[in-house]
Amino acid sequence: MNRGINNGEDLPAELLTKLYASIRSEPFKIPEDDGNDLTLTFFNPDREGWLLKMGGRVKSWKRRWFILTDSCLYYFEYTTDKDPIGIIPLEDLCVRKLQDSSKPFCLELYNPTGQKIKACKMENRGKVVQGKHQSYRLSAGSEDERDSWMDAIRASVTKNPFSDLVSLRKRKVVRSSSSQD
Ligand code: 4IP
Repeated sequence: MNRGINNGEDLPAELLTKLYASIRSEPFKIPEDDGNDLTLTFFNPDREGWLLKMGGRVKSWKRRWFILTDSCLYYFEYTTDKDPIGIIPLEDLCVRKLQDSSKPFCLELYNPTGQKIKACKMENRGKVVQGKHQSYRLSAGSEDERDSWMDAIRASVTKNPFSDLVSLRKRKVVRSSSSQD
């Protein structure tokens, strides 16, 4: 099939052999749409850009590519990555400016109830685990960028209509169990 396709000549045998071996090990196929391809999710985000993010338990700063869309913040190692390292749903979260002695233009994403933030992240072997952040500390490249991120995040935060009820219930349960002690 490939005879004479190189300006009338054949392609080098070595190249054809490699091509053959590569197709044998991973056949060409049109990707199936199983509804799991996130490419479309990130097609027209509300905002995207580089931010520094501080780790949850280990307090080191990492430069990550953030995409804000569908009321979630997704972060990646590279702009071209298909799968995010982490996903932070913005439900019931708040955002505020923060002074940090190690980085300028910081903002903090926090849960006003004081509870840990519900988020998930991908571990090395593709295993999805819960995030361990009490809050997410992020640092932008400039004051303007920080303010734009804060505005965009605020506009994306959603409110769960039952969250007040649930935290009231939780507080009652805690109170009644501590009064029984
Ligand atoms: C890591 O620090 C990275 O900052 C991780 O960020 C962070 O996970 C880890 O937090 C933190 O321990 P080291 O690489 O210096 O060990 P990333 O996943 O962006 O690489 P988060 O949850 O921020 O993604 P913990 O909470 O998993 O320790």
